[in-house]
Amino acid sequence: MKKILLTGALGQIGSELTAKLRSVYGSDNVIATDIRETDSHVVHNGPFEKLDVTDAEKMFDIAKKNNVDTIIHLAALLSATAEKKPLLAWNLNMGGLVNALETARELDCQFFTPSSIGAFGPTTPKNSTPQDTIMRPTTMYGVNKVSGELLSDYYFQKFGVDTRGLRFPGLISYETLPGGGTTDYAVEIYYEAIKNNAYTSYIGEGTHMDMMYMPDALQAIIDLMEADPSKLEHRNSFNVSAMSIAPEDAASAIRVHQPDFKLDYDVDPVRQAIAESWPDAIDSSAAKAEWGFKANFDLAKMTADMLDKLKTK
Ligand code: VAH
Repeated sequence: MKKILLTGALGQIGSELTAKLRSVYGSDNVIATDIRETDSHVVHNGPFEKLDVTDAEKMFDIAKKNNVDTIIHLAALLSATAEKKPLLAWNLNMGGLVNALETARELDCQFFTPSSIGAFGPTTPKNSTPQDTIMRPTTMYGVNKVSGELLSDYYFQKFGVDTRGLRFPGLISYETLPGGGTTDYAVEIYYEAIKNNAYTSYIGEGTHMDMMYMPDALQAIIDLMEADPSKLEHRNSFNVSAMSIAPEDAASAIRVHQPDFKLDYDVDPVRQAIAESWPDAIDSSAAKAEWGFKANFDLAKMTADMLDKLKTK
């Protein structure tokens, strides 16, 4: 990777990945794009262009003008929003992906886009979910993610595009709030712990989902993209996870620092149903074997860092 076009650069992953890539590859080599423009380091600390990823021509023009060799496509609607607006989600998530894959094919770029544990469904094994298994998601987001994995595999097999991707768990970070996800509770709980020493979870007690701290997610993207392609049996769908937690687990970790932290529940049936259709704990052994995936943050270490960084923020 040396000249990178990034879509969705102002999102939860994009805002931190842009800064990380600019520190690794040089600010001028990371062209950040997003449909909006805000007063962010993403806009001020390197090349930025407004881009609606459903505009194929503009995406191609930005990539060609900047002579990019890598496309990192993050722009998408997340699970809860996609369930509220399924047709918009299909058009944006799949239309944007096709445009990004076509740009990568025409300009011979390496390509990354994230999949998700949302690509699994209720008939997928819930624990130690294998790398290769049943995938019958019951959400529009999940249909988008499975389709995206298959489409990225197709562009590799048919056109030789060097496509790569990760099935991300819920990502926890302190820089940019996620928007419209099912796992967002695991970010909100830390913000509310600082503000009110209390949180009301929309996900029910005992509902386990895979999670990972953002620094581990960013490193995983870079490690995968720099990996020796001859070692990759899988490409667009590596299971990666650092922990499997339920809301009460996050609360217990917070109480190590704030003993009086209070957690209660007001379950949102839509996002609870999405969460229950996903695995509890996936198996990341293929990522470890094929390109050395390693998560450095467990729940305790992540909680300490999140609370510390949010207090400063
Ligand atoms: C969501 N944060 O909740 C995203 C992610 C695994 C969850 O895909 O939709």
